[in-house]
Amino acid sequence: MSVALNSESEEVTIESWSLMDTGKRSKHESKYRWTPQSPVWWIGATAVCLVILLLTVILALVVQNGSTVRHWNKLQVGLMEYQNLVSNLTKDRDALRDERDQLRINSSSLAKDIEVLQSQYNTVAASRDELEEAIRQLNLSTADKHCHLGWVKFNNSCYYASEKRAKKTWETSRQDCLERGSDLVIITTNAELNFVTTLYTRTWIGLSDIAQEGKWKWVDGTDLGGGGFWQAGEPNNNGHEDCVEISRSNGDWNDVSCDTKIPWICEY
Ligand SMILES: [Ca+2]
Ligand SMILES: [Ca+2]
Repeated sequence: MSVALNSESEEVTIESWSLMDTGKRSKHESKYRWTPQSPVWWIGATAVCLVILLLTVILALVVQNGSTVRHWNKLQVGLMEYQNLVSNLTKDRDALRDERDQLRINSSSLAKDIEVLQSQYNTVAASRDELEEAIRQLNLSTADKHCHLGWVKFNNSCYYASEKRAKKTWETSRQDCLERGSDLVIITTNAELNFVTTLYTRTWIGLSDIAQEGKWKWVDGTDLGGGGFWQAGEPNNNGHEDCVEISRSNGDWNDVSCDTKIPWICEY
């Protein structure tokens, strides 16, 4: 067994050590004494420095680790806050989606309401237009008329009495009125009847049942209805009487043959 002790590469064995003299041993031992001149001292000092350095590094790492832990904790807190924020934003988003869906439903309902209202408005507008037209026609009909020369005005209508000696059948009398831009007189009130009888005591009026026996119609196509100013016992269709005259006797109506020739009164 041998040990290499120094740079001089002087190999000392156990056997050689025991044979070595005291001076030489002392020389060798001086190499291993704990003094700055000893290599062992340097090795130990280096080891101590390394240990200190290692401890310093470990301490630095511990300190750094503490800082890292605090940083990690902060990151954890930040992450939790972020997760809370995401959770709240998700809830808000869901709430907004619900609100949006509800608004869509409300919008659809409102659209239907608007459609119904539009339809009602159109109906009302159409009624309004009809009323306006009726008012316009009424205004036209009640506007003050200026009668032609030779015509007599009564209650905003104009009347023409045939010449004194002229006499015609009901049809030719009516033809004369039409040629004058009018028609045989239509009597709707007792006042009008009284006025007409001041023009003639016997005259054709624009009433007949030519189209259908017993169904009295005015020349404008309207039905007489249940009214009329008939003489007692008339109309009697005595021997086929389809046209109406104002009777000379009392100014009321009587049905006579349309071929009878008498004066006539036109109205427009
Ligand atoms: Ca008749
Ligand atoms: Ca009669």
